[in-house]
Amino acid sequence: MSSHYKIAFIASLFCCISYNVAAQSNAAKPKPLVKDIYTADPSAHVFDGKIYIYPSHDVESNVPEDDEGAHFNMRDYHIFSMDDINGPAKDNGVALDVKDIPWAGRQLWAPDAAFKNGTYYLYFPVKDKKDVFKIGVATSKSPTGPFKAEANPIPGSYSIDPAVFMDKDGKAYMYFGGIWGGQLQRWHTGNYDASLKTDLGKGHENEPALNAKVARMKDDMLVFDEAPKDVIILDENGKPLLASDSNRRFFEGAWMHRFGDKYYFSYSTGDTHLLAYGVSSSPYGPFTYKGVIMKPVTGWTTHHSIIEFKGKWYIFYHDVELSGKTHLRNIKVRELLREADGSIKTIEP
Ligand code: FUB
Repeated sequence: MSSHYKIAFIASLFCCISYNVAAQSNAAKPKPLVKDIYTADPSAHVFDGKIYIYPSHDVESNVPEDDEGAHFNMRDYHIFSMDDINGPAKDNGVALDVKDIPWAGRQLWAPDAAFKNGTYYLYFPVKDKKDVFKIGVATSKSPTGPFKAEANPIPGSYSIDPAVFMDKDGKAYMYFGGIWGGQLQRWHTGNYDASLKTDLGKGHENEPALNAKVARMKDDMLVFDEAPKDVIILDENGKPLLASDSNRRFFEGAWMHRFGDKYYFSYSTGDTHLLAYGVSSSPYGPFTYKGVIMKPVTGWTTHHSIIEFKGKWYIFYHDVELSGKTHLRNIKVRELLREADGSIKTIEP
């Protein structure tokens, strides 16, 4: 493990030990939903009254760890289905393999899914043959696949962690992006610049943070209907969060849900290991930062999704309870609770 990942991981373990002590009075501790393979980055959806989980499938491939996350060297996706929130999570087998994606090189990272016009769409980030992350789409008539990948990445897509939100009016939006190993910073000027390894680097700390991106999807759900726009997050004074504000700024793992007439944009703060959120009256934002959804879990990465099922809200997330290793994660679920004003109660995992 590289030195700054190592320091952050040890810090997150200490955080988790103290949080776990504080949380001992909490209700039943969530258990890994899947134990026979490693799973992460769970994007959950309710299709036809049933829960479907679209996670990454972590594997040990013995690729040495580096700052760009080369050890997250995943090669396929399995999709899980649950009739009820208390499980079990049924493994529906391999839904898409990297060898069946014509343009893919390596590293199948966090996917998401959507349903429209009788078709299920699986969205996935993977490095192309030049080692540049792009976002692809694959289709199936079944929520569990198998999925068939399109011949090329979505034109105009880049970076990682697609999350597709279907609004009540039937319009769909893709949120995406991730800094550091997710390469978002490399597209800052509009042209790909491989020299930017983590963020914009020294001298940019007091500039606005890099933003996630959002683009409305065309009706066919295969391409963007517009050029991606910035997902701006404002502080309590209406100013964009700064790059140096690592406890609040966007890092990766975007998710969108709607509660009443408000749009909740949630995300991981990466190196500070928090799940945070902001609220807006538009799916495009700007979003006003509201707080922390979940404090650090065991492991380096933190990644989630939020769904409503049978009148209650749930958060799906991962930690490393089963393996103790950053790149071999396991998915979990727990209830998401709100205050009367719709704000989300912080979870101490
Ligand atoms: O699983 C690989 C990457 O780790 C995801 O794309 C990120 O969100 C982080 O969870």
